[in-house]
Amino acid sequence: MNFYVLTLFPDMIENAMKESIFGRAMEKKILSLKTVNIRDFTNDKHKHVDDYPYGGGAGMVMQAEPVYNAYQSVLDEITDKEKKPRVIYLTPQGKVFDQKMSEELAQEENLIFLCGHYEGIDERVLEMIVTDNVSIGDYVLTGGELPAMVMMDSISRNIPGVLNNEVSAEFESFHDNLLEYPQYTRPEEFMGKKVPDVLLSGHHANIEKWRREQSLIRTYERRPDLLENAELSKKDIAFLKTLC
Ligand code: 4GX
Repeated sequence: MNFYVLTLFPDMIENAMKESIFGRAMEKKILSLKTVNIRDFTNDKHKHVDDYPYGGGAGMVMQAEPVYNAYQSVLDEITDKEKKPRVIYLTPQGKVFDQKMSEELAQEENLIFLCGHYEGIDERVLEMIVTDNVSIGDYVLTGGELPAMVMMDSISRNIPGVLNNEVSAEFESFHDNLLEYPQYTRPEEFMGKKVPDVLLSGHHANIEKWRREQSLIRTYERRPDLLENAELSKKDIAFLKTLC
């Protein structure tokens, strides 16, 4: 999979994404990341990429031309010109990103992220190039870079080979709309607090039962809204009833 990011702050993206799991996946050539500096595509003699809003009002608006030219430079580079890549615009006005969307986007060959700043981008170029308006949540940020990175991080871990553990992505939080059970590692006792006995018992059936119950307790206490869409067995439902 190839990620492209159209941004005024390419270093911010590159420096963050070269670290950790995403960085290793790039080294392994499982995925690639190319940032495109929108400022490189302005024809303005002072390299301006923004201007005052028509109709007045506070702040500045990113101009259409450099954004369009930056986008076109990515299209020119993509060999498979039959299929136009999806272009994701990060905006609080978008559909809220979740695990399902992450898994769907992980199926794409190429993804282009468009990061706005100031008061946003001239609507005309958005109408021409954007296929998906996406928000990472109901709060206001200063730009689209962090949301783009959040999305790439999440999408990458759905791509085969990115995680060390082949099966782990499948079993994690949100896969079946239940939160993860708690984890423990050595030592057995830390500041007087012991690891739950069942985890030291070696009794795999009991461990599975305990973990399932912990997941149910956590979801009930912390994210009860998720339970509506969880796949619950008769046993799960009976256990949940003991919590009310
Ligand atoms: N999830 N932002 C985009 C620029 C902007 C301003 C006005 C459209 C209209 C955000 C979020 C987010 C801040 C990114 C404003 N775009 N993006 N930026 N939450 O808050 O995705």
